[in-house]
Amino acid sequence: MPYKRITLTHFLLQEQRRLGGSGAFTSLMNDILTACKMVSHEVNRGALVGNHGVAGTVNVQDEEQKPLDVLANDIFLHMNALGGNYAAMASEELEDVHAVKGSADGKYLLLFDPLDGSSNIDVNISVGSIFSILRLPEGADPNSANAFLQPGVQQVCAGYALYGSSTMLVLTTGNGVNGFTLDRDVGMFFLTHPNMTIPADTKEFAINASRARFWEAPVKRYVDECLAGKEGPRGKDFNMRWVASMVAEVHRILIRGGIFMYPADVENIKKGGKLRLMYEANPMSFIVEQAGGASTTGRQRLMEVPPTNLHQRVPVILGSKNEVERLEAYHREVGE
Ligand code: AHM
Ligand code: MG
Repeated sequence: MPYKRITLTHFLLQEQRRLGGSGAFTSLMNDILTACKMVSHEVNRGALVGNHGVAGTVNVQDEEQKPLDVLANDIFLHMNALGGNYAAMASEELEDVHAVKGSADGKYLLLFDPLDGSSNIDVNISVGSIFSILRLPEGADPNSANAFLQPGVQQVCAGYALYGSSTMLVLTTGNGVNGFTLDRDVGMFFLTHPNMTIPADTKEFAINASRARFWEAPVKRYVDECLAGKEGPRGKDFNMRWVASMVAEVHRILIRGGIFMYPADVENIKKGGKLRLMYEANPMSFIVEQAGGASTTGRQRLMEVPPTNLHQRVPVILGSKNEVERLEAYHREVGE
């Protein structure tokens, strides 16, 4: 019965009772989900209110910003400052840490990518928001990037909102992964996907194949073996997908398995990789591991990578455990 579903707010209250928390966590999560509802609304209105096209500005990564990148960033900064739970925030769209005024008691740090995959906005393909929550270390200055430079294993919560054919919010607090769907008429997220798990095996891979000429040997070997299908060493046919929206790729993997790769290649390694460690790779890795999958750089468990910079880039290989481990083994074999 649809009306017997529980809301995300009730789910958070249950978690809070289980963990014996003070309520701060429920309150800060409520701010995030309000921000996601607002961004969802703006994504939906699209070209009707001038949300398509370019903003005419570039961000810290030297990428052209879309109006929705800027708007989603402003929404996240505003909504998440209201509750006074965060000591500071950091965003893909901002070079430096964003101080939260008047929240001397804030015990948490929020990192986010307000609109990931934004090259997809104008063509009406799914985009999403990604967030990661850390504790403010004892005695740390929240307005210094150093407070944020904690490895992914220290995240207390991570999640994403997917603005797809329906809007979903998927989240983990280190106790499994749960998915909630936005009922637009009611204005609330309802639990629709409890205990999401990633099958260990898969026949589906995702990689931007236009970069094949730059790939390292282990990645080339892995993809070649998938492409060889039934007649090749894997003895089975594989399917391929590439949405160019990491949120949509991770969501597909949570629903039906798969492996997603944005690995190091001879070109992108000059910058450390393509995807950003702190607000893309780490939160997605936390979710994937909590759903029984694996996440690696190819050479190291991703959530153990020591961060040195807020906007650090990192190679990412994540998804169905047996496939991720296979590709890790291919890296070890060539000693790379
Ligand atoms: P963005 O944060 O600028 O949107 O970039 C991240 C996105 C990911 O969502 C996606 O996996 C990747 O970039 C797509 O890259 P490519 O353009 O090489 O296909
Ligand atoms: Mg991004």
